[in-house]
Amino acid sequence: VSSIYAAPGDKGSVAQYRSRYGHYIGGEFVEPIKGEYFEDITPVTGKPFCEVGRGTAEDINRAVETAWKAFASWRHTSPAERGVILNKIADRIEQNLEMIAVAETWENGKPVRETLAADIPLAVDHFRYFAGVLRAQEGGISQIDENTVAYHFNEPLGVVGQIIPWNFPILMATWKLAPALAAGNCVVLKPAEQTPASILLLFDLIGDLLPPGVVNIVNGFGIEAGAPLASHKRIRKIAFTGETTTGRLIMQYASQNLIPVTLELGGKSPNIFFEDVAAAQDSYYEKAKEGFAMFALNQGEVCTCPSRALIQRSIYDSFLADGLDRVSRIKQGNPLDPETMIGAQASNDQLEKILSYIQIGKEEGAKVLTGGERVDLGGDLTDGYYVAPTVFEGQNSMRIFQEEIFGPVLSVTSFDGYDDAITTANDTLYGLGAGLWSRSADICYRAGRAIEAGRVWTNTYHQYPAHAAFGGYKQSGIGRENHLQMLAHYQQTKNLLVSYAEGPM
Ligand code: TXE
Repeated sequence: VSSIYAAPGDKGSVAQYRSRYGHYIGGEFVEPIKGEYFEDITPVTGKPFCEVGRGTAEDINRAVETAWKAFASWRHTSPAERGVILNKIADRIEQNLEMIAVAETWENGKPVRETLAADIPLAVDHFRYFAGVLRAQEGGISQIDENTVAYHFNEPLGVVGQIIPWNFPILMATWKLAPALAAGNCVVLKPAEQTPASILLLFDLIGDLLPPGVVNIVNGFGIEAGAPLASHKRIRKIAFTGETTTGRLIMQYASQNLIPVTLELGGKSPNIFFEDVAAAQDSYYEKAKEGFAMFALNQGEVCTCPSRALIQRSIYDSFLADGLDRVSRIKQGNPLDPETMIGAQASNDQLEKILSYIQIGKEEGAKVLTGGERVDLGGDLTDGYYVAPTVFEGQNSMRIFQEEIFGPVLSVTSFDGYDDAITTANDTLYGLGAGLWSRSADICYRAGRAIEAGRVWTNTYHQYPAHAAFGGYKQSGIGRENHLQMLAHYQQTKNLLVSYAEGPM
């Protein structure tokens, strides 16, 4: 029998939220200038659990000014000093891992099994990676002629803006904060309005490790707080993760001030199963079935969700049957139960969006093979946002194959051979992730190179190590996250061109 974690706020819970959070500016929590707050709702029960400051342009101004003041000294810290701080942040998170994991589950609805084993450990590792890799970054020297040298230095940009989504609140904050801080910038971050509190709880815990003003958090809604941040005259870069249509707006705002933009947007990732997958009923075959079921990870609220399964026709019926059997073993339940594999969708809006796409799929003539409805878990959870893992069979031209649903909904179709697989895989506006399953190294290499996606998992899926570059082709985004190359997105190149000749010039 599993032990279920007590809900934050209840007696015995390892995680306790404040009942009210303002913005985090200059190293402390401050009231929003207009004095307004909004409710943060837990998707586990559908009930509010705390209030959060409703930020406006005035709060963004205050945060940006504070960040510039902090930058005056932060910019002069050495890579080693910043590395020490990032490592301390990692240690503090690790020491409080269980508490933060439970808090994140309560905020987002994802199972504590995931937050304990993935979200929070990955956040820890991310800070450690950038603490270390920062010191391996080098500038360069070009010898122009015998007496003339061009030095290249990496310099921070200054104050940068970051706008993040609700599907991995703490991990997405970490993906953006760690490289920005490592590179020597100060930050104004806006969490998603659906999930601000776990990030604020985190800063309650780690805030003292950074000089005041180096990281500032302004909460609020997209138009009220996000747009003033992305269009602020004094930020030097904006990084965004969210919907593709919002990404277009972010670029427009940034164009007013001609600042660089990195965007991590939507996806409709193909997961391709070639016929040799079924050559033997061995442990590799088990792994491939696991890969098929990956669409339900994080309730499908992952930009790289493998939401289209393409199965070679010769194994279509048998592999699909085995894949559906694997899906039937995904345990849905209370996210605070460590045995639960699929929890609640992050918000009521997202729940409704997913249900409307399930309806669209049915109306388009796709066949529901499993799921296809909201789930009532009863008791306190009856108003939580639960959707059954859903598998549709249909055609790649259908809307459920082309549009991002961002839920535990898989659309399955067949293909005839290698060329058909690649054409179908690439027939979408997106290009973020893809999965390839084959025992042939040749097929894996050729298909991996032919697929238009920034990350192609081969014989695996949903791994996110800090040292592998992640980002989109086509309308899935601009720029990369993770990996050493991420530092360059937060730096300017300073070139000193120096003559050591005595003259004449
Ligand atoms: O996204 P938004 P939403 C996709 C997914 C989901 C859909 C809608 O398909 O169903 O987007 O989610 C801020 N100026 N993804 O509506 O609006 C907003 O406050 C500045 C994919 O939540 O893009 C939040 O902090 N900021 C995705 C952030 O943008 C604005 C993750 C994301 O919200 C703004 C999330 C504006 N005008 C959703 N409007 C992924 N790629 O992982 C909104 N925001």
